[in-house]
Parts: sequence; C-alpha cells; structure tokens
Amino acid sequence: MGIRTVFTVTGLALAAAFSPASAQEVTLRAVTSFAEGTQFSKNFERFIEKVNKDGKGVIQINYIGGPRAMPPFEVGNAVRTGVVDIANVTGAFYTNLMPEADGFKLISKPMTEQRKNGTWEYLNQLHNQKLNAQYLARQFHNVPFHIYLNKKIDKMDLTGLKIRVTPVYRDIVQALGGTPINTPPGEVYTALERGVVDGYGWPISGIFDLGWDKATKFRVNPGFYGAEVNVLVNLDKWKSLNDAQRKILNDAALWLEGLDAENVAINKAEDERQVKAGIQVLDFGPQVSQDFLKKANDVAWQSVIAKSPETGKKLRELAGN
Ligand code: 173
Repeated sequence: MGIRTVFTVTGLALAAAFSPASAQEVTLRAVTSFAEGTQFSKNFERFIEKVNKDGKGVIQINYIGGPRAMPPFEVGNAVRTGVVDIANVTGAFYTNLMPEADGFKLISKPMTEQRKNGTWEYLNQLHNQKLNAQYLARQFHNVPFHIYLNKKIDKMDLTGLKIRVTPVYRDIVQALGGTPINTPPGEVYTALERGVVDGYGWPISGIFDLGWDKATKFRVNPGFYGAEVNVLVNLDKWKSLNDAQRKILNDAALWLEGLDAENVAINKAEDERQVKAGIQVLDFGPQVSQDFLKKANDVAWQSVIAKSPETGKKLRELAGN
C-alpha cells in the first residue's frame, strides 16, 4: 500500500466517523411577522436564544428579523415555499392560504390541554397540508384583543367609524356597524395620526412598543378572543432534521409555550400603564359586555364555518365554545 492510499483510506474512515447527518450542525433562517423586540416577537427571540445555546453543534437559528426584512402578510407563504425555515407568525396573517386560521383566535384552552386533547395534532395536520409547515408552538394564551378608539362612543356601536383590522376583528367590527380597514401593524401609527382610521384592534399588550399610546384616547372593554402567534417550520426542512435536532426544537417549543404563564401579570401591567398614559376605558356594564362577547363569538364562528365548513366545525368542537 502506497503512502497516498493510506492517507486516502484514513481520510475516508474519518469522514465516515464524523460526517453522518447526525453530526452536522444545521442553521435555520428565521423571520418574525411583528417588529423586532416588540411584545409579540420577544418570546420568539428568547426561543431563538435558547435554541442557539442548547443546540451548539447540533442546530442553530439565524434570526433575519421582522417586517423590515419581510412584509408580515407574506411570512406564511415564505414558510410554505421554504424561503425561510422557521417563522413567528399569527394565523391572522396567513388566512389567504388557510381560511380556517381565522378560527385559531377562538381556541382559548391552554397549550398543555391542546397538546393532550388532539387540538395540536389536528392543527399540525392542517399546517402540514395547507402550509407545508410543522406547527411547532403556539404562544400568547390568555391575551385578549380589544378595540381602541380616538372617538368616544356611548354604546357598543361603531357606526360611522373606520377601524384598522386584520381578519381577527373584521367580522365583529362589521357587526357593530364599523368600517374595517385591513392594515399591517407597521402602518397603524400613521393611519391614526392622519385620521385614516378612528381606531384599531390590538391585544391588551403591546400598544406602547410602536408609540400608539400617543395616538390613542380610548380602549373599549371587554377584551375578546385570544391572541395566537405560532412558530412554524417549513415541512421539508423539518423532515430533513435528525432526531437530536428536532428534540432541541421541540423542547424549546414547550419551554416557549410555558412562557404563557407570564401573560396575566403582563396584561395587568399594560392595563395600568394605559390608564397612566391617559387612555380612558369605555365599559358599558356586565349585560352589554356579555352580549358583546356572545356576538363576537357567534359572528367569528359563522364566518369561519362559512369559509371552511368541515374544518370550521371540527375547530369549534375542539374549542368547546
Ligand atoms: O395585527 C393584529 O392586530 C393581529 O391580528 C394580531 C394577532 C396576534 C397578536 C397580535 C396582533
């Protein structure tokens, strides 16, 4: 055996020992559909940090960023096509690809329960089929939406008012007589300032992140539905990962869902901060609130079931409301 052959054989043996798929570090490209560092991106950013710490030599995430890198309503499609590998995005932003995603706001059980009662599994199948995505995690249990206004109303009636919406609020705004205007979060401040809209839908938390408090006079109570922001992984990429890599992601996903325990305290602090900022709460009493919540629930399910009769009914069954 010549010296050259010895080197070659040794080289191959080393390659065989060190280069099976299991030993190769994979890097995923990540985007978020909310501005970087803001309320609905923050926990995803903590998730990335955790994966990059726990996944050294196994799996890493390269955080490309938020809406400056990619328009929020395009994030779902970017996951589907594999333009990005992993994303932080609400179902409300990909109803064009999955109309029934509008129903996720109505599923308000904690994730621990959804993972036990078949909800996670069903939603994962839906994401596999319609979005070519693995449904890795859902965040923001216990974070209701509200209508914020600049014009005072003295009953639950939005007649004559233009309200910034996403699919989350469209049906209820219309049911209350308002005119919905679909607007990504990045354009809300300007729309308020210029009077293009008289108000907007948004969760109880996060209005300070982009300075909206300076352009908001009222918040309508009660809060309704529940915010949902999902972590999705392109399905081809997911399938290409080995067990160790998937375990890092799955463990971090459960940890991320556990951060929902912080939400009640965050909501309380945000509510207090809004009051201090001079935002006046409009509350029309228990009966009006109860009727409003029923109407909000009814119009949303009607709309989801009209668009997706089969999956809509199944979602309602799983939601139990
Ligand atoms: O942009 C929105 O108002 C919206 O639909 C949403 C969904 C989840 C969290 C925050 C905002």
